[in-house]
This record gives sequence, structure tokens and C-alpha cells, in this order.
Amino acid sequence: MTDIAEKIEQTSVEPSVEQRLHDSLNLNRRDFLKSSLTAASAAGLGGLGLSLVPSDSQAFAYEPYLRDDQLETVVTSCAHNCGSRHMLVAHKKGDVIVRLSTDDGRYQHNGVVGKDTFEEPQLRACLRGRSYRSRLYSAERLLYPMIRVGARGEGKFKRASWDEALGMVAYRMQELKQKYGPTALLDQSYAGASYGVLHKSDQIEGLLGRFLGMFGCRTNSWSVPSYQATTFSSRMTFGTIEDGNEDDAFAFSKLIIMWGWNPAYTFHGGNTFYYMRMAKQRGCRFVVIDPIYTDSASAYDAWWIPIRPNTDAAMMAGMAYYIFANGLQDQGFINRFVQGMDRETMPNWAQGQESFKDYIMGWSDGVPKTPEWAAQICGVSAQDIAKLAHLYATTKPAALKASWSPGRNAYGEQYNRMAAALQAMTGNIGVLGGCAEGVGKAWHAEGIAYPYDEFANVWFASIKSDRWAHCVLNYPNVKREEIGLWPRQDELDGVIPNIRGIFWQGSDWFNQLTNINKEISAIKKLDMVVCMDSTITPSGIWADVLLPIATHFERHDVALPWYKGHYYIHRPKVIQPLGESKTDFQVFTELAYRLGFGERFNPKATRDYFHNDDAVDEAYLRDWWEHKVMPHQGVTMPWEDFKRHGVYKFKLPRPHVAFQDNVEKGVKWATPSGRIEIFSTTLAQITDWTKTQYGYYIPAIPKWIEPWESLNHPLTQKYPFHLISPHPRWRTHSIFHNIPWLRETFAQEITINASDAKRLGIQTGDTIEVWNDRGGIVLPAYVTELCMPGVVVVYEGAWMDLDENGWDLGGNPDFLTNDEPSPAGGFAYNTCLVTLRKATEGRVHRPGWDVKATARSQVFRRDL
Ligand SMILES: Nc1nc2c(c(=O)[nH]1)N[C@H]1C(S)=C(S)[C@@H](COP(=O)(O)OP(=O)(O)OC[C@H]3O[C@@H](n4cnc5c(=O)[nH]c(N)nc54)[C@H](O)[C@@H]3O)O[C@H]1N2
Ligand SMILES: Nc1nc2c(c(=O)[nH]1)N[C@H]1C(S)=C(S)[C@@H](COP(=O)(O)OP(=O)(O)OC[C@H]3O[C@@H](n4cnc5c(=O)[nH]c(N)nc54)[C@H](O)[C@@H]3O)O[C@H]1N2
Ligand code: SF4
Ligand SMILES: [Mo]
Repeated sequence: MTDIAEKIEQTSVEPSVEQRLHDSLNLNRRDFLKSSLTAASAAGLGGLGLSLVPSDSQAFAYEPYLRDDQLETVVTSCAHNCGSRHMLVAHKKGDVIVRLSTDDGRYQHNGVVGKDTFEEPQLRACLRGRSYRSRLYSAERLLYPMIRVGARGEGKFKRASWDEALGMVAYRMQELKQKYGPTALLDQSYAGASYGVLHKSDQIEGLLGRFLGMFGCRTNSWSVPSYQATTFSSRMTFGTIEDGNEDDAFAFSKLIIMWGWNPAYTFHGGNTFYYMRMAKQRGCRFVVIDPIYTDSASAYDAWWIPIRPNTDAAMMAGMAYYIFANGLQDQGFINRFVQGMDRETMPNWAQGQESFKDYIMGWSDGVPKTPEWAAQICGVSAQDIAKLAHLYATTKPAALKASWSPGRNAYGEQYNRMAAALQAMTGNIGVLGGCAEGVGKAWHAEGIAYPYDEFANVWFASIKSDRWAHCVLNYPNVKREEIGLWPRQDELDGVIPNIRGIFWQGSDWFNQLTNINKEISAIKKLDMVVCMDSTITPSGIWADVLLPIATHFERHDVALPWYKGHYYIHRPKVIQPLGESKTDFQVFTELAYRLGFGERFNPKATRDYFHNDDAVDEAYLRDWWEHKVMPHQGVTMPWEDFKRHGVYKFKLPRPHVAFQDNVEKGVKWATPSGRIEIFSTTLAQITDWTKTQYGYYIPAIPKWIEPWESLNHPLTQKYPFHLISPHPRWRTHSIFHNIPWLRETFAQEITINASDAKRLGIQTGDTIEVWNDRGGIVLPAYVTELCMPGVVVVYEGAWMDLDENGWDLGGNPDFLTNDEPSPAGGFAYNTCLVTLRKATEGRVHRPGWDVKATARSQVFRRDL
């Protein structure tokens, strides 16, 4: 053995993930070192003057490329909050996943490869899913419990035992509860693991809520970043968020309007494109309303209508005017099903109040919302507004898919309610090929495998999620409406929470919520920050305790679809947890034992669960299948068979269309009036807004309200660009940011219109500083004509990477976004003015923490 090989052998105490991989592939460790050295010398290390090439060097087959029949094949699913849930198939040797593939039809069809039908389409993974193995074995895997040793945010940790880490957390939890009361701990669990039935992270019904609720100390975060404005609209208008069709219904549309929706990037269902392509083949026309010409627009050859961000409600009001003025509304549908569309459909108790038509025609405020009026605000010509209104009102059936992004704005709820008004006035609700979405939740899944408990998810205060920093920084001088404090019927009503600690489970919220600099000020005031994750994330850097969590490949569960899709996918424990990881359920159970409610928290387990989870998880999952799925959902397949197939796809008798029974069978809507409420009974009756969770006035009918920042605002003199931050194709929010394969496909960059760039002397690849009063980021420019002038685009989810002057060199747009929430609770991510220039003072962009090993795509671009 050479000197170097000996040194490596002596210094490597912990086997790395790669070494474990090779070990499990039965490579002798010494052979492995030898072959790496052979490779190293072939790559030029011989130039160091060392004689590294063993004399018996010879060609050999590269061993990890094992043939399929040498590997075990295990069906599982992809995960996280990405807009879908596709199948992943692991091919493993021993305890190592060697490669991944995806659905090819064979698993549910007893080996018949290639079956892919309208009723049972394959669940084929995208590039992110297929690269999951790189995430599993990434260098950023968190393998051991860690405790902070430096200043908070400095990123210095020491390795700890589970006993030490959990002991510390349990001790501090008790201390904080005792000292500061039942609101001291903030629940910031989110959707990283929402779509499993057992190991769930979730704002609403996840394991952290169960744990903190039972502990008796919990401030809840109630507003959902994705679509709070939309949820509000769906609830007020239809009485439910289940206003979605399954994707196959798209195949029957004659016109699809993608309003702020880019399904080529942001999945909302697993086979959307497949069914929309069918519609295209049948002659469906497509329209895209978006400040950028998207890949969806290009794929369907859509009519692209660029719109000033945040002005959608005005454009829709202009369309409604055109429809009313030309008598194109479906008056029969309105009369039968709608409340408050016009004077005739106002409820008796509200006669004389403003109906939607009063507002649109200008009868109540003297301002007719004509297409010309709208054009001044939204920048779309009056002719185009009228043309689209005509097309929508005269093409049947037509799907106006109003996605969530334009609702992620100041007064975003008005956009969503206005969209619902258009859907209702054209009679496109409850019909195949039409669309009432909204939130768009379609098929109902049985989502929870752990038992109900009355204390699970109990909270003692509940605030708008992106106001936690505001609350901490200003405590106790905070008004309830500033933080959207949810009303209560007891003595805690109106009590401002005294937040002293945060738990992150399944969320990277420090990186993902608005106005990160404000969060940075607030976090310094806290006494405890706990991060439970499988990855060392940007949030984790700011934690006191890091708890390593087993990924969904390393525990037993069943996957649920996202908002659309009708299937379950079995998730066996494909490999043993890496490092010392434990599942979320194991960690909470052990903590609950330390705090005195372990048996109640996890009734099927004993304390041994921390070391032995298999039988307990199997028991919960079997119970769920046999007592929920089988009886409630007409399934006859036994649990054992489901496990063997790995997937269960429901065959629906007809495409699922929301509200079909309401329209065809007269079933009432779940609103107070039983009708579609364009005039909302609930909102019309609120007198003191400060006593509601909204905090501020919301009109009973949809209206155009000026956002607090837009291209029409005087602030454009200082900050002339409107920044929007959509969801990235190559990441699921922040997840996958560290995967080099994916960073090769796209780069974090700022998209700028060519005329704006020319004026500023900016070219593709130039490093750009973008800033406003809230913060500054650095990233490369992408210059194009596919983005309207005045608008710039930075995709959300880049891992923050601060320099010593507080610039984020990673290019995370949430250093620029505003934490002021919209009244209904919508996060105003896309309400954001900025300015920009070519980077000064040698400031650079850092695309990843692994700067030197990072993707080269943008380097190539710079060479253009
Ligand atoms: N500027 C801007 N910002 C945005 C948005 C925007 O449009 N613009 N969109 C917002 C939206 S809609 C969303 S949903 C949020 C998303 O915000 P987050 O939910 O914070 O984002 P993710 O990156 O999905 O983070 C999920 C984390 O969960 C971890 N995780 C995954 N599985 C498990 C598990 O089983 N257990 C545990 N303990 N952890 C797990 C992952 O490793 C990851 O770190 O981002 C928001 N941020
Ligand atoms: N690949 C991928 N898919 C995802 C996710 C992901 O992170 N990655 N995240 C999932 C999650 S949690 C969510 S919440 C959904 C989000 O789904 P969406 O809200 O539909 O997605 P976004 O990407 O934010 O925005 C969609 C389009 O809206 C446009 N847009 C932005 N502002 C405005 C505006 O003011 N008016 C108009 N008309 N258009 C505007 C953007 O340019 C973009 O093309 O996506 C889900 N799917
Ligand atoms: S769309 Fe989502 S679930 Fe499907 S493979 Fe991609 S990342 Fe995974
Ligand atoms: Mo979301």
C-alpha cells in the first residue's frame, strides 16, 4: 500500500456515505481505496510526482453498474410539497439504493409493462424525482443530532447523542412553558412531509401539532403560504375548498385559460399535461395570462396576455363588465344557483346593499368597470380584455383555471373571488370541461393513520404565519389585527402570544417566509430553536438543536396524492435510516415519554419504539387500510396485496367534477345560503373586523383594491421593477437546491426584459444586485423578451447565503418580499417592488454552498 492510501485509512474515522455504499456493495474497503487511487492517478494526480499506479493495474468492469436481476426492486413514491406524488422504484443491493426508476405500468397490472390509459395513467416521475438518490446520499444529509456551539446563525455545531439532544429540548420546553405560559412555543411545521398518512408534517393535522397540543404549549401558524387568499375565496364562495376537478376533466374543455398558472413548471396534479394535450388534440384553445411567456404557453401555442402583476382583479372586473353589458351571462344558472350576482339574487335581508353587478356597472360607486377602465390598471388593451371576455362567455364548456399565484398578493383574495364570479356568471361550474377552481382540491383521500385525540392540535394562540417575527420583535406592543390573532371563546381571546421558541418540522420556513431580514432580527430574541430535518438546511443553520430525521425511503408509510390524483402508493422502509436518523414519529414519541404523555401520544407503542418502530408502524398502517380505506372507499384489495403491488389506483366511474351534484341534483352548496355566494353572507355580517382573524375590512362582494406596491404605485420612482417569485421547475421550494444534477438544468437567476436590460447595459450572465428597503440579493441576469417590461422574475427556494454586509449571495427573493399579509391571510410574496444594477465592489453570486463543485450551466451562459 502507498503512503497516501495508508494515511487515508488512518484518518477516516467515520465511513462516508459513499464508503458505506461501496462497503454494502461488497467491495473490499482496501480494494476500494486502491481503485479510487487508480482513478485519481488516471485523472492526473500522478503529476504530483508520486508513484500511485499499482503495477498490476488492469481494466475492470465498473462494479456499481449492477444488472437489474442482481438488484432487489422496491416500489415507493416520491415525496414533499411539489404539486404531485409520483412513483419511484428503488433498485437496491443490500442496504444501498443503486438506482431509481419509475412507473411503467407493470406494478399495478401484474407485470404488464407499458399500460397507460385514460382511467389509469402511469405515475411517471419528473427529473426531480428521478434524481432523488442524489438527495438521499447528499453531502448535506444530517446524520447525527447536533447542538449549536457558536452564535445563532453562525453555523457552528457539535455532534451530540440523542439522549443529550432530546434531554436538552425536553428540559427547555418545560422551562419555557412554566416561565412564559401556553403560547411560548411556535409551531412551524409545514408540508415537507404532509403527503404521508403516518409520518406527517403539517400545519393543520401533523405530528408537531399533535405533540405540542398534548404538551399544552402551542402557538399555531394558521395562514398557508400556498393559497390562503384562495382558501378564503373558496370557503366564502362555495363553502368548501373541495372545488377541484380531477385532471382528466381538462380533456373535455373547449377553452382553457391558464390564469397565473404554469403547469409545465408548477405541478398541480400528476398528469395534468397528459389530459391537456388530449384537449389540444380535440381542438381546445388555450390562453395564458401571466407577466411571463411560460413553457405552458409555448407547449399549447396559447394566446399570451401579459399583465402587470397584482392587477388581475381589475382585468377580471373589466371582463365581467363586458359580459353583463352584452347580456352574455348565463342568467338561468345565476338565478338558480348564485347569491348576490345582481339585485335580483340578493338575499331578502340584504336588499338595497351593493350587488356584484351594481359594483361592476358602476351603479353603486359611479365608476363603471369597463374594459377601458381596467386597461389603465392592468396594462392589457381594452380590445384584448373584451375579446377574452367574449371568448370565455361564448365557448362552452370553458375552464378558467385561476391558480394561486396571483392570490399570493396584497388583496389576493379579491382576485380569487373575482375569478369565481366569472366562473359562476358563465355557468361553467359543475359541468364537465368547466372549472370552479380555486383551491382545486378534488378526490378525497383518507389522510391520517394515527388515532384521534382531543388534545392533538390544540392551540392557545393562532397567528398569521408570516407575522411571527413581527410579533416577537414588537411583543407585547402588538395589536391583535397586526398578527391576525384568531378569536377564541375563553380568557385567552386577544392575548398576544409570548413566543420564546420555535419548532421546524418538515419546513424550511426561515428560508421560505417573507422578509428574511426581519426574521433574522426576531430569531436572535428566542430562547430555543429546534430543527427536525433530514438535510442541513438554511433554516437549520439558525437552530440550536438539529435532529436528524429518516427520509421516506427509511421508514414505513403510505403516500397520498397532492390535491389531485386518486391513488395510494405504498412506502416500505426501503433502506435502514442513514446515520443515526430517526423518524419524526419516533422523536416525538420519545420526547413525549420524557414529558410524561408518551403512551397517549403514540398508543400502539411502548418506549422501545425509539429503537424498534417496524411492528408499530405496520399496525397503524394496516389499521388505516382496513378500517378507513376499505370500508369508506369501496376497496376490497387486502393490505397484504396492496403492499405487494405497491400502488392502488382508483378507477372513477366518471371524471370527478366539483359541484356536479349541486348542479344536476340540486344539492345545496355548503355556504350559509346554500348558494354560490358572490355576495358573502358571512362577510356582510361582520361588524368589528379587529375581532376576526382577518383584522381588516374585506368587502362582501369581490372588488378591485389597489395593492400596496405595484407598477402603478409612486414607489416605482425609487423601485421601478415589480418582482414576482414563482415556483422553480428544478426544485420543490428549497428541496433539491443542493442537487448538482438539477442545478445543471437551470440556474438561479433574475429574468429581465430585453429593453430594460439594454437601458441598464445588462447582458445575460452579468452579476446583478437587486434590492429594496427590506434587503438585497445577488444573482446572474437572464435577458429575454419573454418577460414583460418592468417585471423581473426570481424563482423562490434558493438557499440563502449571506455575506458579511447582509447581501444574500444565493439569490433568495424572500430577502425582498414583504411580511405584511393580505387581510384574508394571503402571503403577499408577489407584491414587491425592487431596483437593480450590475454588481459593484466585486460582489459575486454563490449558486450553492458547494461553490467550487457547482453547476456550470450559467458559466456557459455567460460565454454567450
Ligand atoms: N418568494 C416566494 N417565497 C415562497 C413562495 C413564493 O411563491 N414566493 N411560495 C411559498 C409556498 S407556496 C410554500 S408551500 C413554501 C414552502 O416552504 P417550506 O415548506 O419551508 O419549503 P420546503 O423547501 O418544501 O421545505 C420543506 C422541508 O421539509 C424537510 N422534510 C422533508 N421531509 C421531511 C420529513 O419527513 N420530516 C421532516 N422533519 N422534514 C422533512 C425538507 O428537507 C425541507 O427542508 O414556500 C413559500 N415561499
Ligand atoms: N416544480 C414545482 N412545482 C410545484 C412547487 C414547486 O416548488 N416546484 N410547489 C407546489 C406548491 S407548494 C404550490 S403552492 C404550487 C404553486 O402553484 P402556482 O401558484 O400556480 O405557481 P407559481 O409558480 O407561483 O406561479 C404560476 C404563474 O403565475 C405567474 N404570476 C405571478 N404573479 C402573477 C400575477 O400577479 N398575475 C398573474 N396573472 N400571474 C402571475 C408566474 O409568472 C407563474 O408563471 O406549486 C406546486 N408545484
Ligand atoms: S412532480 Fe413531484 S412527486 Fe412527481 S417526481 Fe417530480 S418531484 Fe416527485
Ligand atoms: Mo405552497
